[in-house]
Amino acid sequence: PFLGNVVLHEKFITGEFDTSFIDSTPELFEFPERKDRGTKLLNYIGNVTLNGFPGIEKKKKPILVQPNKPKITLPTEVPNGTKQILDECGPEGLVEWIKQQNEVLLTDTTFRDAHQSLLATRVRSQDMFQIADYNARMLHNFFSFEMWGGATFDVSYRFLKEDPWARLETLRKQIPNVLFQMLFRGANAVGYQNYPDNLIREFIKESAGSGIDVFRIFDSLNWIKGMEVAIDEVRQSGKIAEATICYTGDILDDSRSKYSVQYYKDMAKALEETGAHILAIKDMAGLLKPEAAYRLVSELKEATNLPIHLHTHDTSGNGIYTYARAIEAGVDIIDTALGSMSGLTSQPSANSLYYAMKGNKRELRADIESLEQLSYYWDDVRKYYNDFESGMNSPHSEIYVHEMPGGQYSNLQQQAKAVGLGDRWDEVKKMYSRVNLLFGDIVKVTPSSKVVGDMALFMVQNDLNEENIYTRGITIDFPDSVVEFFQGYLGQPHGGFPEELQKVILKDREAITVRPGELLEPVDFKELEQTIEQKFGRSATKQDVLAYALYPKVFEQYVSAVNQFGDISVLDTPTFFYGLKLGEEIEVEIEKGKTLIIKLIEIGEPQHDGTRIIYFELNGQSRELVIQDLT
Ligand code: 3PY
Ligand code: ZN
Repeated sequence: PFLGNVVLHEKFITGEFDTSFIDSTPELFEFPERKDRGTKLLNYIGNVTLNGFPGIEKKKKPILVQPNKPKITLPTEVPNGTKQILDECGPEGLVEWIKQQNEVLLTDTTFRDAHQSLLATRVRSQDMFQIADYNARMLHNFFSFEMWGGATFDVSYRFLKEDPWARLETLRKQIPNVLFQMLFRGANAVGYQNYPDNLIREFIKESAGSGIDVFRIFDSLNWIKGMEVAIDEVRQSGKIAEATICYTGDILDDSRSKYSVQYYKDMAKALEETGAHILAIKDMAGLLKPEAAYRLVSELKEATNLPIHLHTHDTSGNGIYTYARAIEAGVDIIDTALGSMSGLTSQPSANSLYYAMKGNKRELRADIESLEQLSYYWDDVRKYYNDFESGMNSPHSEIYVHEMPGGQYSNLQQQAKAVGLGDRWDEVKKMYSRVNLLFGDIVKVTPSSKVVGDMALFMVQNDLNEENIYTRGITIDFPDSVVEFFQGYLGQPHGGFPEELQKVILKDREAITVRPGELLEPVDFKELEQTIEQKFGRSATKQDVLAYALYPKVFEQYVSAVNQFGDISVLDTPTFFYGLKLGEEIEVEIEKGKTLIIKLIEIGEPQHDGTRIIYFELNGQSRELVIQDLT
């Protein structure tokens, strides 16, 4: 690439230019911006080299291998898949097609729930972009890829400092053939609180336009009203509304009659009436035992005319058995992850299930060699994220007691450590199940699961038990999330709130019983756009406005990181987390066909103002940066 200024351009030096020179040589105008981008990247690399990355233990950059990509020559043609069926036949046509399939269909969760549940949601877009072309060709007969939504949206801005919309749009280009699926928390969108209806609608419209086909819509209390707006908007966008039952309790246990088969059947029928194209059973904690799966799927198949999509977590180690029984009962689609990203708090392994189903009349529609090769890639990539592993290394049958969702386990553990309860983790888990009963046995999934977690931490920390919550509660300031939950701001739980407890927690605050969206002021998108432009000095896209409306603080911090460091999503993951070693050289493709070569030469001694000079080479030219040493 040309990096000099006009007088250094070879056409200028050789006198080979005429009046069209400026017009025909656009790269002349790229110089300042590229230089700026280079400096910003050096600034990031200098900072992370010196000060480390939050959540990553500061240590010498480990020797990490280049991930093994599948050893195949990629065919240029991408085979057609389910995306073409949706685009050509519409949602109803796709639903008919699902019903005609004999084999069980697969959703791969590696890009979303698998890493949300194993690696604290930290997997970066880069690591997906590197393998997505292979996915399109090697997993072309999958039903869908769950690759967006849930916690990935805010974590992307919050911790990875990358734009989740760019992830979606780039992957869409790379994978034009398989349906893209996202997890959508109903009235909570991809956040932790109810939002105004017009924000829910605009978010869905924009996501559909940017590449999402299947919206798995759930409500954290299984409250149908909390899903209605989203289901309606997805239908209007011409996409698939996969309305969801969150599974809790145990239908095999008569002493837990609150969540009986009848409860789930009634809910399924209500969702069918509300406009669901597909019914999802979301077993977010992995509580659905094999016989319960057989029974539930059989009964829901009878109760509705909808295809059924089952999601579970393998925390107990019983996931494959649960799927096998669900498949026998006629489940249409199941969620799995690639071998090396599966198991424990993640989904069951597609690779293992492939073998488990061999010889069965509904065996998987997958190529095992492809599953294995893609699994090798993720085996290598997973090592990058070692510091975010939960430390769980064997199946946990106690999940059936504490009922904590797969994606919450490692998070709550981190929260417990942060408030000094790291060595009382066992107590926190036990308290989690006690709080659930105290609250009247509620559905626990984001964000209701967070309320239970916050309360459990609060009670352990303050040595409280069920009894003194009632006797001393009137003098206690409960966590905000708990108060808001009892005010009805997350919606209404099945069977209502325990009244006496509600009084103790709310004191003189009012509770609502209507849908929070009915009371929330609509978002003024025009005004937000102007606010962003004034506040951050950059023009705002619709996507920026939506992100800002959902989480103003997080978005603000993201913009300030981008102003300081530029687009750091282009860095490879080891450099992103650890920076560079002395003498190490990397190539960074800042955009297609434009590569920077960066080498770390020397780290200077600390100066009295607490800074150090870091010496780099950028495309062979010496560069020095002053970086604050915060260690
Ligand atoms: C989410 O809402 O992020 C979940 O994964 C819930 O299970
Ligand atoms: Zn899940």
